[in-house]
Amino acid sequence: MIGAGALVASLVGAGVDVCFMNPGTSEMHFVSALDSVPEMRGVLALFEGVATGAADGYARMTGRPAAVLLHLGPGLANGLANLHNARRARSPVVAIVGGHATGHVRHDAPLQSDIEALARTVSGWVHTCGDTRDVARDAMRAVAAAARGQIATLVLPADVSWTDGAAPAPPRPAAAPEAADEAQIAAAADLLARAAPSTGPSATSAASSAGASGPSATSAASSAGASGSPVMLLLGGAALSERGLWAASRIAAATGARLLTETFPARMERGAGIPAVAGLAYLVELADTQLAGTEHLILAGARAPVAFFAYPGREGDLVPAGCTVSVLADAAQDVEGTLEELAGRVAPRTEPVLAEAVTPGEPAGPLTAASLAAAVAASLPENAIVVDEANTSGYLLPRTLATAPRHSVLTLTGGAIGYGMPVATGAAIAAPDRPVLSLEADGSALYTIQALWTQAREQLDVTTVLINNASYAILNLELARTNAGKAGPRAARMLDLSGPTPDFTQISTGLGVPAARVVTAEDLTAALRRAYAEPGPHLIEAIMAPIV
Ligand SMILES: Cc1ncc(C[n+]2csc(CCOP(=O)(O)OP(=O)(O)O)c2C)c(N)n1
Repeated sequence: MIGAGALVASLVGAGVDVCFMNPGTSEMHFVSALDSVPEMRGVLALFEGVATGAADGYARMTGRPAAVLLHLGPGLANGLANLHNARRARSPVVAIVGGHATGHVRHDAPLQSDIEALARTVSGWVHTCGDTRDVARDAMRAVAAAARGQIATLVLPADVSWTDGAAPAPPRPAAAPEAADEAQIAAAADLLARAAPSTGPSATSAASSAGASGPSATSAASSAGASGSPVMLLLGGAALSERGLWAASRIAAATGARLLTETFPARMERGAGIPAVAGLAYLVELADTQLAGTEHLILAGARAPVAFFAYPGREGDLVPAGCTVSVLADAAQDVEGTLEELAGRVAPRTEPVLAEAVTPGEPAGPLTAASLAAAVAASLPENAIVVDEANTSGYLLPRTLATAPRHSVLTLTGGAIGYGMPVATGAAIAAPDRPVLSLEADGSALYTIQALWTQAREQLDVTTVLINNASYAILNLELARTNAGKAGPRAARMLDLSGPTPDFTQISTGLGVPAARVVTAEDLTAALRRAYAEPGPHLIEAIMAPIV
């Protein structure tokens, strides 16, 4: 067996049976192996950032790695921004980067570059395979490394791929997550004993009132916890699963502690029947208000809060002065199990507070942030996957969708825009029985819009709402917030997408995805319902004015 055949067969044996790719000459034997190992599904992307983002979306939905096949250093470099987002999401990804044949390196041919150096910027594990006989075992090491929530990059020289003498390797046993730490749980339980706010629910009343009646349902606003407790639980990563949110909600209901989620979750369950927890705001001014009064911050799968950017004269650390920070469970630990263990101690008879379903009215009139969110909520099917890269136009989505039919929401973990359409593509391949809604701002869309072609080719059930505000709106806000001054005409041109305004309806149809343009909320709602009802991808270009 040649190296490429053993590699692909071993990946499939380890459950890695989807490979997003944009191959070149050095990867031809891998490509050819797709016919000898038909269990591997190859998915072609027309730009590497689409392939890497799709692998991220796939991992977020399955918890398992996809492979991504890239062409030498330049192919990897094109995929780095979305590998960066995947790293921040702690997504397992196996990146296989073809390299020149070992004997060809000395010629310094045009595509020669330092692949490992590029890979190290995003990878927790990097290895260049040196021998065909090792390739399958190296691949299994890569899969095991990726399973720890990181990017594992295997550089595969072309001759290692094409030489005979390889054999498939068995998968390595999966490692269990680190168990809950007793000292951390006990410390959190101690802090939570001080959580009762002077005006909020007391531990006994919450426990006794909820105990007999099962989970109670409430509106999103009240379950977000507006009490004045000095103790706050900041949730991130696995704490945002249904299990994690249930346990956290029980803890909050029993003790009075406040709950908040990290700003940009990799994946969070949301909607009716799920505890509604507000997210830490992106704007530091709002984040300050949310965190004010916190004396003890307990982290569950989240990192201590910091400002997204530095601003002149502002502190980047968002932890209020004098507030203690303790870790209940970090991302490498069993966050859900730890929260459940803690809930068992401090909230043994308390049920979670679940968001109740609210059927919103049918919005009408011009599209605004409010009517956009209402149209999405009014039409959202049960069990959808919502990929949110709506940016400024989407700021009301979290609140509005907290009472919509339950769904999973994926967000921009690493701040590198252009993640949404690729992640939606990978999520649709990971969960073919779930509708995918991709909410995409125009500026971000244009980094990786080729994802539409892959959605068309694979006939994925992705509905894209492309919000065309003809602006890098957020940067107009940031110009003021960084004290860079008011934009003059030359600066304003750098933040404006008009002249010409891209025509996304044409771009989409050109890439094989049927498209419609809407300017009102009622038309958006109707177009969304039509798109969900019909299989395959659709794009709705929503024209709306920038909110800033
Ligand atoms: C890879 C990358 N390049 C550039 C930026 C800087 N950036 C942040 S937001 C933004 C514009 C966003 O515009 P759009 O997606 O249309 O959303 P809007 O602000 O209009 O809501 C840019 C260029 C970034 N975050 N990531």
